[in-house]
Amino acid sequence: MDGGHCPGPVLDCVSMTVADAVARILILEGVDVLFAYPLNPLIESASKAGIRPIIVRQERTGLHMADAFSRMHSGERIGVFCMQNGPGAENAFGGVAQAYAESSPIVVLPMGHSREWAQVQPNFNSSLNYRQVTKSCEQVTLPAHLTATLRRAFTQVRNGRPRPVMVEFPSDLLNEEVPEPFSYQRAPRIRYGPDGPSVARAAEMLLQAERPVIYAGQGIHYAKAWQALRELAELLEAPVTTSLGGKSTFPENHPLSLGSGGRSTTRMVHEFLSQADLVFGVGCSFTSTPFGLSMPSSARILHATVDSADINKDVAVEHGLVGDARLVLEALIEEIGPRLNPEGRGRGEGIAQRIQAIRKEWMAVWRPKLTASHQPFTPYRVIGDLMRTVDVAETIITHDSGGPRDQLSPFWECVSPLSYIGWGKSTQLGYGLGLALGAKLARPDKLCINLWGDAAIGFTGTDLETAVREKIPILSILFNNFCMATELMFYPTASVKHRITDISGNYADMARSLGCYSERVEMAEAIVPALERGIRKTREGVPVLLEFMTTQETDMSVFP
Ligand SMILES: Cc1ncc(C[n+]2csc(CCOP(=O)(O)OP(=O)(O)O)c2C)c(N)n1
Ligand SMILES: [Mg+2]
Repeated sequence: MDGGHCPGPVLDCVSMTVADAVARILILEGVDVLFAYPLNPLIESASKAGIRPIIVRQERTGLHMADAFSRMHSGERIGVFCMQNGPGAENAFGGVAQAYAESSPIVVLPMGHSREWAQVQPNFNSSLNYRQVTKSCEQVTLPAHLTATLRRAFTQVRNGRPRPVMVEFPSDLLNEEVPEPFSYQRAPRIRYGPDGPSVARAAEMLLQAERPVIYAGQGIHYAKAWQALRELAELLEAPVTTSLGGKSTFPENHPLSLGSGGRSTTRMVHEFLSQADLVFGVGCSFTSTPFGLSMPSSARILHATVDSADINKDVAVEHGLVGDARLVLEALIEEIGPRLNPEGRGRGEGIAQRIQAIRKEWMAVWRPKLTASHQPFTPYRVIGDLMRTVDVAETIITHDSGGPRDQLSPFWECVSPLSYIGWGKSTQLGYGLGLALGAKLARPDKLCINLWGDAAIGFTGTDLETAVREKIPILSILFNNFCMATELMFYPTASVKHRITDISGNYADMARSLGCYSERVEMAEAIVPALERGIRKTREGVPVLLEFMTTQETDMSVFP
């Protein structure tokens, strides 16, 4: 059991309604903000109990905020979202499905239809329909079952593979009285690690390998294993790359960093991975995705994951370790450390030099794009200017689906943990805004940025008003190219004949009308001053949208 984790007091109260009891349990679970969309009596009960409800403009954004909130706390504090039956529950599907795909631990509390109607067509039943996108999904049918159901849900969400859990409350149940005595104890977080012989075998494989590459996933964030990852990499003198979700688990300015993976990646990742004789995936699922790296068929695969269901799933592994990434890494360090010469293996310097040499070649190709001043400018110029303008260590950034993801991830050099929210196991346009909002709530001291395209803002843009109303001062960076540029190659006929990839709008005007500070930027030399003004405004507590008028960029740092 997590030592620093207070089990919390036991509640023993006089009678209260189910809705009030849920609010009390949320408090015992450490919840102080409830992301929500009406109607749901939990919102009123939460507010009475001292929890801040945050009302969004559509369910998806509330779920995205809860998702980022959990990520930023490494799953120790959990983002919770509630909505109404019927339209609310139906409309929330995308947000839950995205959190499931990304393995984000959130608690979702839909109201359901009354028990009389819940099983009757065509009423939407969450406990039936959400089963494929949740780790556990239950409906409470009696007030007496409330505490056991929430105990199960919070235990599931805090342990093992992080993923959404759901508890549905029929509308008529929420106002019923909870029988006495009523007691609840905070769900524990239990860490588990691999057995000794599997650690010894893994250590042997790592020591034997001539050209190992460490591939770190977001399990490092959830286990807070950043330091252990670095120690093992330095001990082995092995280069490190990450998945998109794992970006910022390892400092990308470290001499052993290859940069992050994804559909677009760095030349260093490409070169080292294609020549690796062993890949050690840690805190990752090795899930096949168009937005992740493919593992070289010639390499032996060693896989450490918190979920045994990932072992041998998409990638055949030679050996697997199941457990919390920090426990795995610490066990490996303990096993490997004494077996190495204290002077080191003599590999690190050569590897670092090779990484630098390849980086130089790679950046010689890309630097012109990152600094280009032609008119209109490319999104890469904005990314280059943004990196030079912000304090990267004090920034949390996320991309969106479409061009921004693949334009940003190879070039944004993370230097501190949890400074990048990477995603791509599902790629719903409009996810990034809610992530930035949730991150800013969790980390008000950081500059929180979402970078998106003009198709993405079409999905969730009205939630800029949520940022204004709830005083969540993020910096939103929009690339407006009047186009779904990433779709162009699929529609050589339809994009010309019927202009199916053309879209339009003045999003700076839209954001201003919702109460944000905004600017539309058309000249390359105006980018940095606009960014500086925008950052200043966020410090004054005002959410900002900067709309950059860019080319229809389709070039990406991809390798065959
Ligand atoms: C909800 C959803 N529907 C469809 C897609 C498929 N899709 C991926 S990128 C994209 C267009 C993105 O356009 P924009 O945001 O303007 O970025 P750009 O391609 O111009 O860089 C589409 C339709 C998606 N990712 N999400
Ligand atoms: Mg676009």
